[in-house]
Amino acid sequence: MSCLPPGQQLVSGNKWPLVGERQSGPRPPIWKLEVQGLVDRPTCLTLNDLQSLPQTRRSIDIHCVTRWSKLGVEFLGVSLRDLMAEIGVSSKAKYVSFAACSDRKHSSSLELSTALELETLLAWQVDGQPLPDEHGGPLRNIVPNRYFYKSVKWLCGVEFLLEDKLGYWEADAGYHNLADPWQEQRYIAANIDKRTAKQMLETRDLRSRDLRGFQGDGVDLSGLLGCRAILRDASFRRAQLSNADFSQANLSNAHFENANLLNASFVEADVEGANFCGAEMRGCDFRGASLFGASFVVENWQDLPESEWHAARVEAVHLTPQQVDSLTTHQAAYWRRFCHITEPM
Ligand SMILES: Nc1nc2c(c(=O)[nH]1)N[C@H]1C(S)=C(S)[C@@H](COP(=O)(O)O)O[C@H]1N2
Ligand SMILES: [Mo]
Repeated sequence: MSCLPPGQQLVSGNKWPLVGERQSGPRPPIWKLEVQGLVDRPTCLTLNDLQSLPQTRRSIDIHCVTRWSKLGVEFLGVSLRDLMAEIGVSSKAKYVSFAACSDRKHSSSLELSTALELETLLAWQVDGQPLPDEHGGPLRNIVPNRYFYKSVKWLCGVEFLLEDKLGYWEADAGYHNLADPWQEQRYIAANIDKRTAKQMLETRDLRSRDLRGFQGDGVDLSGLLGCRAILRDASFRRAQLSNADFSQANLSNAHFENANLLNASFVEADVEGANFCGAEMRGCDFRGASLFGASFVVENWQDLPESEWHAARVEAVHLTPQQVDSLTTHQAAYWRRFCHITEPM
């Protein structure tokens, strides 16, 4: 059985490449880990405090997004699970963010359930030695089975959150927020390189590109140029997309849950099967768009209290009666009740 995810190569010999920042920022005289957010009480832990918790030793395989892997590296530390048991974390916490004490305030985040499932570790030793400074000593988190950018060097903060807080690479540089090496979730879309990903986020220009599966959850993409882009199965949950231009784009089965789509254009776009639940959609223009199977509210909204509708705001959306007819009965009923449907022009 191969232990190398697709597109990865083994480093030669015992090498451990240095990637990203090469040293921590100015250090406090005593290293402290600040644990905050949805916790019983915010806490500062020293390395000694951490080392008095149950210790976990694990051999993990490092997979860097830049295509090198190093197998079987043994880390010693405390598991995130044991840290959480010590601190007491609210059941409302859905995300965890790890922050570095480094010049560029590096950080990365994970869904909390994923971080626990993967047995995330806060490590101070590697192969029996204290973690060297250049590799994140005295403390870094280690997330097995994710690209190594999820493993933050010089860890000094852990925050438990209700909403995701995108990390340094994930927010602006085009790195995929899920980072599963087995699915090659390297950059925001498959088959693009790092430079292209970063450039696309800087210019917010996706026009005519094939970007199926694009990962834009929570990203600020206001004013995005997406005319004719292929964005099938793309994910824009909670993204800022006001005034975005998706005219003639293919957005079938795309996710826009809780996105801000104020005044966005979907003119002649294919949004079949797309999910707009909870999105801000006032002023959106759907003229000529294909909406078959799209949803804007939970199917059984009529049986539920309004707080559970998870409804998009659809006042002043440009949509024809024919388009409404192409929706399911329950979706169509929602439009007829809450949107002033304009006659075809
Ligand atoms: N604080 C901090 N953590 C970081 C980075 C960084 O630049 N700063 N780079 C990330 C990336 S992209 C990778 S691949 C790994 C590299 O870790 P290494 O230098 O120990 O190999 O650290 C991750 N954690
Ligand atoms: Mo990386």
